[in-house]
This record gives sequence, structure tokens and C-alpha cells, in this order.
Amino acid sequence: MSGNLRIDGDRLIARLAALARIGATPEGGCRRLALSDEDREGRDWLVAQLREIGLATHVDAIGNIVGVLPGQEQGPAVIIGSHIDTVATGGRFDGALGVVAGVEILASLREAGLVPKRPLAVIAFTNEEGARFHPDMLGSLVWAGGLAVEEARAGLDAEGSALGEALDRIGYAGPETPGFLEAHAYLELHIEQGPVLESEGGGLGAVTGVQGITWLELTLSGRPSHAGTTPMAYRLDPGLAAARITLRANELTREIPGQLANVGVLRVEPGNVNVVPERVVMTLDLRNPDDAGLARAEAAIRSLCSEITAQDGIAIASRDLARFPATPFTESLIAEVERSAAKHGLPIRRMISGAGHDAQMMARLCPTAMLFIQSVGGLSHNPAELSRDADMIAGANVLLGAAWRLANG
Ligand code: HGY
Ligand code: MN
Ligand code: MN
Repeated sequence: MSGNLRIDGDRLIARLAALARIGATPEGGCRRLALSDEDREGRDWLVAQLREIGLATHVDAIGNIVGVLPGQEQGPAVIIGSHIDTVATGGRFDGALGVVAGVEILASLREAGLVPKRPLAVIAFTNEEGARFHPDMLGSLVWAGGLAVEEARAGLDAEGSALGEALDRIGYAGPETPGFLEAHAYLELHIEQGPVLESEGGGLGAVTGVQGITWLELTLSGRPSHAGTTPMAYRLDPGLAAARITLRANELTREIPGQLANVGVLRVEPGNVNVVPERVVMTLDLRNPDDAGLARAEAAIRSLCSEITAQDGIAIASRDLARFPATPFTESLIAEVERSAAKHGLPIRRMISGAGHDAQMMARLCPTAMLFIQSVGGLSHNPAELSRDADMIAGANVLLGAAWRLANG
């Protein structure tokens, strides 16, 4: 390929806008929770795009959608991927950019009549966000052989709906076996979702890996009682216990280098103003680039839970929702991404990803790397999530360069 092939930037932006209209929220973001009607609509749109380009289109048993541009030779493919599901307060670009850039790259190569030595594919993984069903990166975890389809299908959302039934309902339980397309390499373009690139005056990020992540669901059980007549010493108050755990998690972010902590779900039952709660269900999102630090944080939380149970009589049940170690990417691919950026005359710096990504799972299968573009204001998982058109087009062109070399190297 002459080094000057570029994607059609206007078409990339138009496709992103078309996808953003699916599940659009009044605040200007997107809400396409995994396996919802909005997710189905996004999937239908993606399949139609792949077919319009003339790509062989496949759906696997967990709903991963794959479009393949055949190579001169059969064999392992260079795969470009990400996701199109969003969190409830999602933006327009998290995940969508990586999938739409992959579609655009394959369309551009097809139009230019360029046939790579190896097949090139784009994949949209099911339930990357983990906002409705757990764990996150579920579709890529199944693809990588880390979770059986049947086990994934049995997962329940907060309303008690099973993932498998939701997948069947939207018609995306496909015939292919997850992982059916062998991967020669995997690349993912994604918005940074944090403030680093912007704080350094822009440029691209060559992602060296993803930090470790542990999601815990804690169910704290006390005794419902009258908020006016029950003396404080008589109360079994899981609400107070949840507050202590939340505070301790925040303290740990100051005690352990690199530690992050978030309580994203806090359900108090029965949720009456004048009843000492019976039960509290809360989630902890603990992350750290260093697995030992992450383990230290989790151990400190578990020890506080034991103390609360022993001293205050609050029973605490814990359930793992996600647990993935810090994952390094492949040096040769990171260098390939940097090389492609340099060819485009674009500044690029190495960095780790704070967010989880499907690349974290694909790294179990093949050489893997990611490319970040900056997020305006460092905001994501927020309707105001924003990346500039020029940055998205530049990112897609850098991705094209790296993917082409890998498909012909
Ligand atoms: O939670 C994450 O880091 C990703 O958005 N699933
Ligand atoms: Mn994402
Ligand atoms: Mn996300």
C-alpha cells in the first residue's frame, strides 16, 4: 500500500454521528446498555454497514459481531476491535470510535482495491462495559476462552434477567464459536477517557497496558427498626457500615500508591426515611497498575468487613463481579503504533490505560496494543464526553498504517 492511503474522514465522522443517534440521550450522550433494544439497534446498524461494504459478516454465540476483509492468504487475521455498548450515562465515542474506525479502514482498503496478505477484521465485542451484566469485557473474555458461553449466559442483571435470555431476545446469539477467527494481532483505537493527553497539549497515546481491576459486590444485612424509637446502641445499621467501608476505600487511595476506589452502586433497603435499613447492596471498583497494591487494598476492605461483623453484628456477603490482573501489551505492536504515528508526523507518548478494554482480553491470545486520542476535559462515562474530529480521523489513519503493516509484515 502506498504510504499515503487515508481513510475517508468525513465518512468516519458521519458514521459515528449515525451510531450516536442510536440510544441518544437528551443530555447529548448515548445509552446503549448491553443487550438492550438500543444495543440491538446499534448492532443492526453495524451489521448493515459491514454488509454494505461487502464484508463477510459473522455473529458468534455470545453476540460478538465480526466483519472480515479476506487476505491473499488464509490464516490468522489482524483484528481491529472495540465495543458499541455504553454505560447508562455514556458518551458518543467510548468504544464506538474503535469499531467505526475499523469499519472505515476496511471500507477504505476495499475501495482502493488493496488486498492484504493476511485477512483484516473488525470486531464489536458484547458487553464491554459491564454496566448491566458482569464482568466487563465479557464478550472478549469469552472470545479469549476465559469464560464459557453457558456461564456467561447465566449471568443476571440487577433486575434478575439472564444474559442469555436478553441475547436471544435481541436475536444476537449467533452460530459461530467465540474465537473462531484466529488472531495474528489485535489493535484497538479508543478515547483516553482521562486528562493526560490534553494536559500535555494533545498528541496520541501508545498504550503499554491496562491496570488491574477488581469489582466487588457487598451485601450488608442488619435489622430494620424504627428510626425514632430505637436507641443508637440497639441498632444493627448496615447503612452506617456501608459508609465506613466507603470512607476506608477512599483512605486506601492515599495509603497505597496508584490505588483508585469507587462506590458506584449503593442500594439501601427498604429505603424509607424513618426505617433503619435492613440491607445495603454496594459495589466497590478497585484499580491499581500494581497487582500487589490492588491485593493490599482488597485485603484492607475485607479486614474492615470482618471487624464490622465481629463488633457490630452486621453480616457482610461478598461477590466478585470482575477480577482482572494488570495486563501489559506487546512491545513490537506498541512500537508499530508509534512508528505509524511518526509517519503521520504526529506526537505520541507511552501511557497505561486507567480504563479496562477488550484489548486486555485479546492480549491473552495474540500480540496486542492500543492507540489513544485525547478526551476533551478528560471526561468519559458522561454525556459530555468529547473528542475532536481531527483527532479521531488522525487516530484512524495511524491505526490504518499499523494494521496494514501487521497484515503484510
Ligand atoms: O470500567 C471500565 O474501565 C470500562 O469502561 N469497562
Ligand atoms: Mn470503552
Ligand atoms: Mn467505558
